[in-house]
Amino acid sequence: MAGDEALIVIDVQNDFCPGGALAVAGGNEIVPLVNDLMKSHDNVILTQDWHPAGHSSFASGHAGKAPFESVELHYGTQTLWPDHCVIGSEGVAFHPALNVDKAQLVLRKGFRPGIDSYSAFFENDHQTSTGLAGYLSERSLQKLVLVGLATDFCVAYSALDARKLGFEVSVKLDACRAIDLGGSFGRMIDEMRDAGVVLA
Ligand code: VGL
Ligand code: ZN
Repeated sequence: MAGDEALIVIDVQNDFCPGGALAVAGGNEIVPLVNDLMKSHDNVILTQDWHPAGHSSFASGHAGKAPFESVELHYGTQTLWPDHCVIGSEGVAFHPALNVDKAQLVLRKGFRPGIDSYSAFFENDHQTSTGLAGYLSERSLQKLVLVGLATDFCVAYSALDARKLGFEVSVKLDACRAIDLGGSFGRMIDEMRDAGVVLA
C-alpha cells in the first residue's frame, strides 16, 4: 500500500447494523472485510456519526413527520431519520467486532444540534468543515479508500466531497452496504462514477 494512501472507515456503528435504530441490511457483514483491509493499510481513519439527543435530523422532533420523510432546514432539504447514534447510547458505539486498534484518527460528525453531516468533510450545508481535509493534507495523504455504512449516504457524500477537494478516491463496494431510500443507491452510484470515484 502506498504511503500516501488512507483507508477511511465510515460509520461502522451498532445503530447501522441489524438490530440498530437505523439498521442497514447486511451492515454487520462488512466487518470482517473492513478488519482485513485495516491490516493492509498503514493509515486508518474511522468516522463516527455522533448526534446529541433531539438532533434536528431526527423525525421525532418534527411534528407530523415520520422517519424517511424530509423537511426544509436552513441549509436545504434534510431527510429525517429515526433517532440514531445518540451520544452516550449503545447504538453510537462501533460494532463490537470492528478492530479499532489501527485507527489513528476517529472523526466525529453530526454533533451540532441544528445541522446534519453525512460527509466526513463538510456538514450538510456543504460549507462547515469537519477539518478532515486539513488533517489529510498535513499528513500528505492524497489517495483515499472508502468503506462502510451507508453506501448511498455517508460513504457517497464523503467520496463526492473528496473528489471535489482533489483527492484520488476509490470506494470498495463489497465492504459497504446501502440504505437505498427511493432509489438513492443507484443515483449515488451514478453520481460517484460521474465524479471520477473508482468503484471497486
Ligand atoms: C447516515 C443517515 C443518517 C450514514 C448517518 O452513516 O450513512 N445515514 N446518519
Ligand atoms: Zn446520522
